[in-house]
Amino acid sequence: MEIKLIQLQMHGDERGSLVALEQDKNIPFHIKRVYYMFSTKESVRRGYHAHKELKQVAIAVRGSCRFLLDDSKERVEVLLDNPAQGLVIESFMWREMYDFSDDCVLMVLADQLYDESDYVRDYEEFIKLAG
Ligand code: T46
Repeated sequence: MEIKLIQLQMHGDERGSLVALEQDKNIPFHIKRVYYMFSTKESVRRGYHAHKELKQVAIAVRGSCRFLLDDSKERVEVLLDNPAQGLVIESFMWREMYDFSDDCVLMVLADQLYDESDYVRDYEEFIKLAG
């Protein structure tokens, strides 16, 4: 499975660092929604679903966490610990997130508004649909 990690340009100077996200430029879609999670307990594993249509880019803007991505044929673990790196999560990709550091702020850019009917929350159903 090909893991797409976008290297985002960091504009750093003596004041600190800045990363800009631009739709259809360094983010490969129109951004319709942004959400972020924080204060996630270290022992928590979240996600456990795939999306039928949704495409997303996840960035650990602070701290770190791991993603398990599963395309129904292969499972790959990805560590996100760099605010200048964006993980592309395509549709029909099962995802689980875990090992959140105390300070982790995980920001996600999405190409669709929130829609519960786009979620596939049953792993067996995901395997059938992805196949
Ligand atoms: C994903 C992974 C990476 C909303 O009301 N609006 C939203 O835009 C989102 C994302 C969530 N919610 C509500 C739905 C739930 O009651 O927030 C609650 C927590 O969402 P959920 O349990 O789906 O969170 P995760 O961490 O399991 O999954 C989230 C995204 O939902 C999902 O699309 O790919 O992060």
